[in-house]
Amino acid sequence: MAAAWAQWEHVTKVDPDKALHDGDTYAGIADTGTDAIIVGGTTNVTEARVQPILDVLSSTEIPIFVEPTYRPSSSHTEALSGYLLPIVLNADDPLWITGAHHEWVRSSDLQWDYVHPEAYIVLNPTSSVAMYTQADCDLDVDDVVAYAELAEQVLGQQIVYLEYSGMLGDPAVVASTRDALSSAQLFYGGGIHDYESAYQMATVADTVIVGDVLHEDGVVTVEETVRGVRDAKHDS
Ligand code: 1GP
Repeated sequence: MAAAWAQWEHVTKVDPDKALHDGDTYAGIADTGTDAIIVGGTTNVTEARVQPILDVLSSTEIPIFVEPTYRPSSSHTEALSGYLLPIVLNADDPLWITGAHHEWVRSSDLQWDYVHPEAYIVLNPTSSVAMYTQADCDLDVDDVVAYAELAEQVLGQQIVYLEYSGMLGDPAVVASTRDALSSAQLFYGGGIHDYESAYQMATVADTVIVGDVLHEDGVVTVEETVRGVRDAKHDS
């Protein structure tokens, strides 16, 4: 069976620690045409904040995944398609490589079919995810490519996630990373804010993820990024 994310071209990440744009609703995110919703963030992703969002999204058709930074009291809810578990390859703090994960596994009653790892490479040193994980972002393209190969060929990861959260990344680095992967899927996230940036990154990544634009500019602009991604995939 194909992986759940095999067909994802555009994903919207909802940060439970941030408000939606004025007038937007969680249910409205699915209407943008985005392929999936990931609920996740660096701070305050607690079950108390996530569960109401899942409840509101329960009637939507698209897959909903959570990047957990809390221990779920139930391992699966109706609205939830599964968990995407970030492993930050370039974290200096091992808490973000296996530490928190070990605790999560130890203390949760997990259904493994619903848990999928993501191999993150964090590349914006000023982002909160870089600061929390103490990520070494001083990487050249060869370093990034080597992390991607390590992820796929050594660690068996099916998702490699270039995380530029808050800034638009270097398309050449993204393109080289995808070239280095054989079957793993390349997620790109960071700084997508309009049609053009979405189009550009969709030409070099398999899956484009938007985050802040949802909270700052709203679903209308998310929809614009969906169009950018669709056009790029159509033209390539
Ligand atoms: C964050 O990769 C996502 O985890 C998206 O980044 O918030 O910069 O869009 P932005």
